[in-house]
Amino acid sequence: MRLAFITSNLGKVEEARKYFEPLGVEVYQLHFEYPEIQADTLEEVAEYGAKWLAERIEGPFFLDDSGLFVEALKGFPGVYSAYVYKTLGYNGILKLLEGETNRKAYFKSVIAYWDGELHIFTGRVDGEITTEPRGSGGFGFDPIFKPDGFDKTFAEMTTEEKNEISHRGRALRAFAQWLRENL
Ligand code: ITT
Ligand code: NA
Repeated sequence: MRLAFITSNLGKVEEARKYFEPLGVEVYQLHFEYPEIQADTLEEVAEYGAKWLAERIEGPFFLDDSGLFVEALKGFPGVYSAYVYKTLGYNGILKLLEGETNRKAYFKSVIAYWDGELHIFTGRVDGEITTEPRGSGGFGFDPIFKPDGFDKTFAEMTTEEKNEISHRGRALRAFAQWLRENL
């Protein structure tokens, strides 16, 4: 089976591939810009995008909308994560947290799968924002995010290690499980 992953982010595709390859599902990147609405939740953004795409391309396909939620910043950047990453980068987050002792944060991923109907899978990982960037793997905010129970940031992990515990890995696992049961 081949599955289109609608995303501009190759890092996401690599994570999904490593996850689906063992299941014999080939994930390929389809770069098709879709509107990311301003909404309060990742679910709303993902759902709107998937329905918009469903009117324009042949399914099945899926997309992933993710965000980093920092407790001391009342959940910011959250649904604005892509914009904040593009404009301020992870250094912007470190700046905002200078002198802050509460470093708690979580990543959340929402996968929207369209096969004629919409299916939503989510995953979350809790951790903390480091005081300086570490590691060169992964993408996005990975160098400044250290998951709870580990001494490494996501950027210091292999894709397999990150997938094992990450927000996206968890959402992908739920998605893959569902596919196994419903194909
Ligand atoms: P799409 O084309 O799939 O939308 P994107 O990179 O714009 O790709 P999002 O809209 O989901 O992705 O934006 C979330 C932001 O959070 C973006 O800047 C990502 O780099 C970052 N991000 C998402 N998942 C991440 C992860 O697993 N590790 C680190 N940063 C992540
Ligand atoms: Na995006």
